[in-house]
Amino acid sequence: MATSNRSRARVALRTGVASILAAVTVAALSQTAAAADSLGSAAAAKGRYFGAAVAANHLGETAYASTLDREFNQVTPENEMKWDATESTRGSFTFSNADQIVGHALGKGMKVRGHTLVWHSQLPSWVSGLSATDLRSAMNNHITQVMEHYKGDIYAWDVVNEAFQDGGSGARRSSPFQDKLGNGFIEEAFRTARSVDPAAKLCYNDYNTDGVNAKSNAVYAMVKDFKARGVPIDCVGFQSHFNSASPVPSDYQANLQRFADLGVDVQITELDIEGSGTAQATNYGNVVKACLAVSRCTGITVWGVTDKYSWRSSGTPLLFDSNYAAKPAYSAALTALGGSGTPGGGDGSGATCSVSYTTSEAWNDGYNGKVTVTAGSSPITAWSTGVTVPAPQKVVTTWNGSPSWDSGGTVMTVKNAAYNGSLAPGASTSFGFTVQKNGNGAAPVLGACTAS
Ligand code: 9MR
Repeated sequence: MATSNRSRARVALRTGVASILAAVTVAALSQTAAAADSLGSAAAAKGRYFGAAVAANHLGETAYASTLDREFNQVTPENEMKWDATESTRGSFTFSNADQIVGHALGKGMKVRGHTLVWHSQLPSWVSGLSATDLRSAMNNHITQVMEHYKGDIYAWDVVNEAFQDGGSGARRSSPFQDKLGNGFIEEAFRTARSVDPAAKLCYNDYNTDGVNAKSNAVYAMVKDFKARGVPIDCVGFQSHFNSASPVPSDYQANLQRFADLGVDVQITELDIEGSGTAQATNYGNVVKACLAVSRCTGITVWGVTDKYSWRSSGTPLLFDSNYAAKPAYSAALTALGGSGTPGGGDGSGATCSVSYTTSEAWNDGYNGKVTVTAGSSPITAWSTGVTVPAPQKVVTTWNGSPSWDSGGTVMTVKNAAYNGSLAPGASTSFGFTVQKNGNGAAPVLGACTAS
């Protein structure tokens, strides 16, 4: 079973690579501005990664994928690896959605964090109905099957998630695992995980543990005990979901440091900070600086690419707004990482744009494509984007845009025409083109949109 599952993952990976190669070619053509600058590359220059939680069902959205691919070098599947997604029926495993994310990420050289193996939430009801003996074997089998499927593909696993209670008790949270197997379930999960994939880092992940408090003290005591007794644990994830009721703690860095001093890596795993403007930007900058100040803080993951799809969208907690325009929080995070503070090393005007594609008409051997260009949250005066049509298709004409070509006629960079470069914030224009299919009906791939 493990072997056939793995080969399915590889197929997904290869498929991902083909489409990604096309996108990379276009991005290289369209981003003629300064040296590439992104959260991922700036973090890499500091020996760290900068990632995002990703949902498989958004990967087909051009602006989502191009923002992800341009900015991030690590992904965490937001829901696709959870127990209810991978083993909703006992013994029957489903990996297709998670495979899509893993294939996309590995094809772009991004790291993947596995999230999560043992958690009280998003747990199918069959699990809570089991006897202790049966639950133990179901837990170990779940860890084994999921980790086997992704063996070699995952840099770190959230082996156990959110096992401690909120508040001042420092107690374990009630869950089928805790209630039936007792405190030892966490240790058992980590030991099983190590035996399945000795190369993967094994992490404990939780929220409201970001500062020094009763809950983080309890996690700290557990990690200290694990290290003392040789229970395999490599890292601790600090989710870092912040808002006005749960602000960035003043002892955030000190708390990360005390865990690191136990001999584990620490990571910021689900960062989002509700708010807007300068206040939000300052918080993001401070979180990034705290991680950089702790040598064992090896990476930061924000919990989503765009506010549009955030689990708490109304709090606009992420780095890109609903139009994929970089927010002040983005600039603050990038600047704190030592980057330029503007997406793609842009011109500093804050001008951004996004693109989306539709086929407006199609016939036997041809189609008309339409690309809508939308300005981000600042006004723009010029835009440019890439379009790659899959060979042997050929673009025969374009309108409402000014194209330049590669020698094969399959990759073009389209800049605005004289009359449609200026767009108010959030406003859109479009350009079109006619393509000869030459036997290939596949849709074109858009590159990133750049604006000034
Ligand atoms: O972002 C996830 C959201 O789409 C799900 O509906 C939710 C269900 O529990 O889980 C969210 O992700 C959670 C993560 O897996 C663990 N830490 C808290 C995250 C936000 O709720």
